[in-house]
Amino acid sequence: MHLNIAVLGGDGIGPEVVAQSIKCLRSVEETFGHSFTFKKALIGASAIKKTGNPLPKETLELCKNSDATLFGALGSPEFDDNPKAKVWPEQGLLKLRKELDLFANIRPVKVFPSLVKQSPLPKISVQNTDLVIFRELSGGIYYGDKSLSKDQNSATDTCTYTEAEISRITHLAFKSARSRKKKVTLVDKANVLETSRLWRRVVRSISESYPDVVLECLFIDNAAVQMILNPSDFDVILTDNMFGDILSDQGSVIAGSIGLLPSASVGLEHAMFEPIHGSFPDAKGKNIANPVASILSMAMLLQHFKMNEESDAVVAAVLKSFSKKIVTPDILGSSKYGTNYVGDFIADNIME
Ligand code: GGG
Repeated sequence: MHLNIAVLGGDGIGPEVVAQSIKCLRSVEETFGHSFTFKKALIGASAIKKTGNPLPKETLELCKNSDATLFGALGSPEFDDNPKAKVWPEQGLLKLRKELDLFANIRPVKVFPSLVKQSPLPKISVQNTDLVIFRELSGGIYYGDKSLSKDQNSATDTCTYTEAEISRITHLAFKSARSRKKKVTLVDKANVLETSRLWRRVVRSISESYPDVVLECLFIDNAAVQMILNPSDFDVILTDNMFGDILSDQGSVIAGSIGLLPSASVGLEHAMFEPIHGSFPDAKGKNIANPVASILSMAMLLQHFKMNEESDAVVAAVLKSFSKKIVTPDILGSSKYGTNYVGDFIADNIME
């Protein structure tokens, strides 16, 4: 198979971890006889510095004309809390998701048996955790009208959802549950928010078409507690843009490190693959960032294109790195292995 892949390293550790995924894809090419073409482009703070725009036109065009996008991370402290900033790195990512109509962000949270001890939570509660979060990605409070009053004493963010937006991700979540443990948990705040009440009505109605799948509804505050107490009780979590972002970061605590969790962002025409973690600016250039979240995101890319054997081979190589303790210091404090070494080990162990 031939694939054209857009590569957006972004900021901070983003380019370093994506470089490991490309290394692994070269290994997949060689082992399985495929051909991948990579084209790099700017996004985020690095794009603002060079062009003034967090999502330059050429970057958007490249992603639109590629089969898939591999993205690293973005964000930079010089833009955070800066009242003088006129543009932000994150605007680039939000615009890209909207332009590509990537409405579903699929975030698996799995506790790998060899890393159970890594979780700060009791082994008994985390050991069978295998859940997936379906985060709505192109609507909600991230995209509603925003304003700051003239005297700068009040600000507004609007949260809007339409039935159509809720419906399309709901179908994806229920279809996924059918091939898993057949349970969907809708996470919302329906005791307070009108948008959440709409989510409940739409999701309940759609659930009738999936009689083999159990639907439960939890308020976000309760879901946050249950996810820590009994993570293995969850199968598919369906939720909005904001709650999904927060819950998946919490999921990384269950898994043992935020450097482990991958994601796929999909729409009807495009797909992008990125770790759930951000740009971790303090680690930039230190060769300590965990490349596994990016590599597992790349494995999701392979699965997206039905290269299941190839994807399994990548995951097997990652598991081998865990069992041999070839891991970065976020996993094992005393580890002497860096980003590049772990990436090389995984790439070298991708086998048919
Ligand atoms: N790789 C994910 C990343 O870079 N995230 C940065 C970020 O600010 N994302 C916004 C969001 O998804 O909530």
